[in-house]
Amino acid sequence: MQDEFYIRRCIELAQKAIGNTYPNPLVGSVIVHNEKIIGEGYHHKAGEPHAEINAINSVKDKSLIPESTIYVSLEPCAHYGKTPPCALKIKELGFKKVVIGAMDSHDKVNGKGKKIIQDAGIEVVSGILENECIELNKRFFTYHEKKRPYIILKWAESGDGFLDKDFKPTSISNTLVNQFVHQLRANEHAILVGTQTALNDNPSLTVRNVKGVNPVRILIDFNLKVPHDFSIYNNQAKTLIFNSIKEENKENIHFIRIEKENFPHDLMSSLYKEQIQSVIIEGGRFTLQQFIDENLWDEAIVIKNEDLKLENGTKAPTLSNIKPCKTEYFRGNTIEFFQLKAL
Ligand code: AOF
Ligand code: ZN
Repeated sequence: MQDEFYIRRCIELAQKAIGNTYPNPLVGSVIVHNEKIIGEGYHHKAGEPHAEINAINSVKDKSLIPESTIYVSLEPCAHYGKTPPCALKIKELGFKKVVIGAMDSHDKVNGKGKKIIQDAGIEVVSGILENECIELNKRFFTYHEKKRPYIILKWAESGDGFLDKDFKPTSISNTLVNQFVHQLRANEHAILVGTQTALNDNPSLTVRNVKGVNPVRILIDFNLKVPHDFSIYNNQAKTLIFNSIKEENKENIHFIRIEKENFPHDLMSSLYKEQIQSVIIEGGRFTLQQFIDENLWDEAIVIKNEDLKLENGTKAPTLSNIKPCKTEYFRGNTIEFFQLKAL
């Protein structure tokens, strides 16, 4: 129980850096001596010290360290990256015990950090609040373990299950929900739409309603049908245009070749190479369906305006046999969250 309490504190600390650590994970660390916290830290930003080092530096009386336990939400690293290995620092300072939340699936760590510490004769416990620690870095873990970004499907549908009225662009959710959608976008690394959505809605795919960084925009446009004066070409964010023609890159706009065969798997491999850790698929129907058919997604967010009946138009996708894991209500709008499977 004590271990869970301190790992929970590590998670809380780690969350202070949400949105700032990419490509690194969120990590928190706590140092405990005689049931008293004597040091705390978290990883603020890639290139800066890791959580354990910040926690160690915050300890006033360093002579207590050999009698202390260090808690960390992620396995201490074993490699020289932008910073030296935390596992070596823990060994050098001779902590009494190390408690780890989740192991680090990054190729360069993956058990090696834990081994360095154990080989030094230090007691190690791992897997404390493991699910919560994995959830905290679900994008990072999916990226490293599955060699593809974490995939979130998102759409809005009417009470009677349509995406539009009579196949023409139709506003479905209210303004309050639009803010929620912009927040969702700001939380993810990239946002993707297909040709039809770009042509029909001319979206700019930015996060103008909330504070945050614009995600990388991804357009699937095999035959480059979307005109260059459409909003997605407006240079306001890094944009990847996947197509089978390939044009010259222009500033923020990058053209990447892709073939229709083996789509969307090849696309995901390509996004892995581009180091995209998460992507939100915003439509349309055809694009969403391709991911659903291949079971190639992690999470789905469906906004439903129960009061709106459209009677005719594009039918919303269905996630057969999968029940929502969470439902929220928002002034006439229901937001359902689905998960394909746990990591
Ligand atoms: C830790 N504690 O707080 C973090 C870890 O380039 P570097 O040196 O910053 O190393 C980045 C890798 O280190 C990252 O991919 C992940 O495996 C691990 N992150 N490890 O012990 C931390 N942020
Ligand atoms: Zn480290």
